[in-house]
Amino acid sequence: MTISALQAERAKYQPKLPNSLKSSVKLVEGEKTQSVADQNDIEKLFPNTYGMPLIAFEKTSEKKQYAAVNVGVILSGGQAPGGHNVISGIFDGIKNINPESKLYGFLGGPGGLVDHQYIELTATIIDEFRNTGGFDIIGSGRTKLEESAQFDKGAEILKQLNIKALIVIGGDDSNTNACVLAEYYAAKNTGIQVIGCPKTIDGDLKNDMIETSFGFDTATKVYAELIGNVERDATSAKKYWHFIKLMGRSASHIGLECALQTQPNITLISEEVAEKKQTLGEIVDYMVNIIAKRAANGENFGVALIPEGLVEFVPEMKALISELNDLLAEGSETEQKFKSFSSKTEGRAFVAGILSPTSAKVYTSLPNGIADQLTLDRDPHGNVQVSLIETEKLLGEMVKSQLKEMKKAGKFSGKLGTQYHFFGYEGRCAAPSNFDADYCYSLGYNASFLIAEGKTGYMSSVRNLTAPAAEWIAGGVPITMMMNMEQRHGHQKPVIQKALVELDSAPYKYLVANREKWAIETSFVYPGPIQYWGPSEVCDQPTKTILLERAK
Ligand code: FBP
Repeated sequence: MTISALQAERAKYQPKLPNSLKSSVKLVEGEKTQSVADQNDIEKLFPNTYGMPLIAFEKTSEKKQYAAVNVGVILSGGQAPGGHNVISGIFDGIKNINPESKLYGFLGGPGGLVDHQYIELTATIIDEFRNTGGFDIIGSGRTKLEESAQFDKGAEILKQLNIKALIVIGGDDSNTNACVLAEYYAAKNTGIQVIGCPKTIDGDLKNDMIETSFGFDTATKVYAELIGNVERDATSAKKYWHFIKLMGRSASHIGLECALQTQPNITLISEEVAEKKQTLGEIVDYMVNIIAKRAANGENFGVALIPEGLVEFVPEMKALISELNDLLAEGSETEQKFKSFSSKTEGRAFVAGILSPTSAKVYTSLPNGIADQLTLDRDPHGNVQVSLIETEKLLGEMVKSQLKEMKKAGKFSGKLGTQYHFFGYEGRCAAPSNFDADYCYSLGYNASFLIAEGKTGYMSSVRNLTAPAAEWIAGGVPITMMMNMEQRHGHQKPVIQKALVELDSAPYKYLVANREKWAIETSFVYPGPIQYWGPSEVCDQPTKTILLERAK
């Protein structure tokens, strides 16, 4: 592999570990846990892994001997910067525990476990990937592990390779899978442990014990750099409004963090839209009002941030999408029928005919392109693929037509030039920031202690993240603690509760306190690219979100 000079230098970076993990650890058990909601249902579904205590690792001078262990690792779901460092952390961790330990990587996501596709991850392979972005070391995938047949196929290969523990690196859905798998293997007395690791650029896998998911830090820094560049272009040319859609399937954490870093004119927060029950029309009114005010000040340019998942939070759209999710659930009769139409027009007419009257009205009022995007295949977890819906264009076009009407009525004299962007894939495989490089390595290293201590059904947890890495607190959280029951594929299922943007949180309140000013007075901030070497205040700062959240 040819590598860049930057990558060669970066490979030498030794990620920082919490002091507690630097030598032997003492396992300290905390309180027994309960699931966040639906306790009775979750307890019934997870009799072997429910209610386990929180775990913290403390430093000890007592030398512990652990047997060699073979571990398997899976990268699951969307890429997030730092995945390779989790794997190098696991590798170094299990070798530290016992040099005879081995690490196997299952290829292409959870499917690799079921299909018995794997490689042994040797020191030579690991060294090539230290501190790099991407998931290409073993690849990722979105196969949902939910059938006993899949679990049994997995157990076959795990036994064959004498693998005692499996680490699933994934987001909320993948860690839900990990939890189900842990329970199944425990119930069957297979002796196979399953540990989860909190990954997702979306930032929506977090709670008191998981302060952030890895990848959020780097991805938002990459997007903030790009937004800053676009802002500078806007303020130089003074002729475009840039409508920027930002990844983050459901929650608006990415949009919020990027707004805090770059101070754009408009930041839509899906959770606020849902809370205020705003219609698409009201959102457009809000945007038009700002655009018109800026135009009146002679500023015919601006930047608007739009969260990827917005449409699912607009009540009328949410109802429509939820009806579509049930009607087009994989394998359903209506899905088969819909797929049998070769013409899009006929397909749309069929869908409009089976929707409730209210949803049919919303569906038929949408531009055809957007209506079609709403009926594309769901992901394997039954979610609509919001990254394929061009919300930025939908809003941009609606804003334009309203401004046209206002112009006719003499209420708008400016001009609206539009540029559309979608920043998502650009940030998911970036080389991890120092924060993510350290955090990910620590998560992996910590997971190796959870395994050595015989734990299953836990998520690797590293906390106190705004302090220097040496003071981070390492341990484990029972995954069942994060679960509740939700409607998926038309059925109630146990899933990890998504952490949405809370409207009483410090980061959101900071936005609200400043956004009126940012809307009218151009207050752009240009953060520039991620830096790996240099002053700590430039290189080692975590996100503004976590700094504000933890300043409480
Ligand atoms: P995860 O939840 O698996 O981390 O993935 C999140 C994400 O990056 C979303 O932001 C985005 O909506 C989605 O993946 C895109 O999925 P795909 O990679 O399959 O196009």
